[in-house]
Amino acid sequence: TPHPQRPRLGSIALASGAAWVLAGNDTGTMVTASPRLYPHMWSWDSAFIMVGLAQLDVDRACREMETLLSGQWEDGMIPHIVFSDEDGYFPGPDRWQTAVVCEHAPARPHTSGICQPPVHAIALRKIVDAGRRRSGADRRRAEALLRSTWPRLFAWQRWLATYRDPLGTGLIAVTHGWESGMDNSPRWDSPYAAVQPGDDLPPYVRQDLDKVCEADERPTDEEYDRYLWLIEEMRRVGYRADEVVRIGSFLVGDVFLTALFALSCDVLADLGEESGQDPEKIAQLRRWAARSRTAVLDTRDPETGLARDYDMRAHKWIAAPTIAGFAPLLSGGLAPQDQAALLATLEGPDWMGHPDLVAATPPTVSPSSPQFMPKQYWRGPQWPVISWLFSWAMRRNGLHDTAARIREETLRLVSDGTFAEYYHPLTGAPLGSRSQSWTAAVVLDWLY
Ligand code: 9YW
Repeated sequence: TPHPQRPRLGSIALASGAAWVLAGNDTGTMVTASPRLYPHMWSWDSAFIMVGLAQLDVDRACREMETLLSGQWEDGMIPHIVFSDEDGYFPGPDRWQTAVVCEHAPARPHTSGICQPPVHAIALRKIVDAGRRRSGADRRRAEALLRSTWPRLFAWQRWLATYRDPLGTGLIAVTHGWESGMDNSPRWDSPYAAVQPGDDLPPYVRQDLDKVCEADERPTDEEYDRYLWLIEEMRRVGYRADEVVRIGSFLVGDVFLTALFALSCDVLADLGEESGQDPEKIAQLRRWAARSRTAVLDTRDPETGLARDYDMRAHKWIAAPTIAGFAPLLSGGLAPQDQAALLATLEGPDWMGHPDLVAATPPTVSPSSPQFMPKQYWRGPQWPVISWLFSWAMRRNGLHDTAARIREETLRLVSDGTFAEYYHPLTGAPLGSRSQSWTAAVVLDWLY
């Protein structure tokens, strides 16, 4: 049964609502990922939030980037969480203990010890473009941010290329499902099945379940034990980047993150050319981009054409019917006939074109698959932020029609005005947190 539809908002009301959500989640120095469930700054959320802020207030967008980078580690890693002073999220700084056990981590702000997908160059691109569209102070502020930030984002891309390419092919690895941003995607089921939490896993209490959504929209306790065990392994080796890759129970070449890495290397190289950065560094970014773009193409399943993750511990491909399979549409480089075929799959009846979808925008798992769970987090729901990312990258890659369709359909989905974290594909019901910042941010970008 379809969700009882709330009144649908028009563009002006929707844009005002989105600006209101960002203002409401703003502590002054950071826009938290959501009001209650996630009262801190998440790395990739913050990049999308900057994209939205850039449309409203260039200076505020610049400050968001500066807050994020105040948490950057000395070796270049941008941590997946920069903590605010709020309590109410587990695992918090006491559990991570990054500054206690790792010399690269800043003493303040508190940060987590893993990373998230590199989409920050896209945010810088958006801020610079917004600044240049306006005159005077905004343009100067954005150009100054470009100069101060470019070397920091270069160091972040270099960290990934240095520590997270253990096979040397350009396929970038994650050491925890959280690093992928798609925490409990079926992509990670088999690598997680091999993670055995030790008897000495220190006890803990989850805090997400008494927040804003139903338990069946969140990961299970068994999943959480494994999430926490991996952090424990890392803490014990002082979060040393090379050690974590050497000893961790989870090491998977993440095809979606790899595509974003390639895309971001290119976006950052463009920005470097525009601002007169070191030509050798720019050339290095282009080489990383080319290598990882090829690595993404090389993961494709010969039968389906979908890109796959690679379990580097078990030495096997992971074939899960998820949105990550479309990673080549983000990083590009497909032969014309392969690109047409992959687009046809995306728009076809197993994905966006599935007849039961309320909005023709990509679900996180194919509704035709037995693994599809329409309410469960990364196991089926539609995430507006993921739709935005595909739409943005597709436009960049010249795929204008699909990009426009995804934009239009996602806007229809979110015009209920709840700015939910994710949506039920078969009913359009809002799920997870409401007033989720990145949902509001991408809506703003689309409407401006
Ligand atoms: C958690 C903040 C984060 C996102 C992730 C998403 C979720 C945190 O929320 O993870 O505790 O479950 O999976 O991608 O950055 O919005």
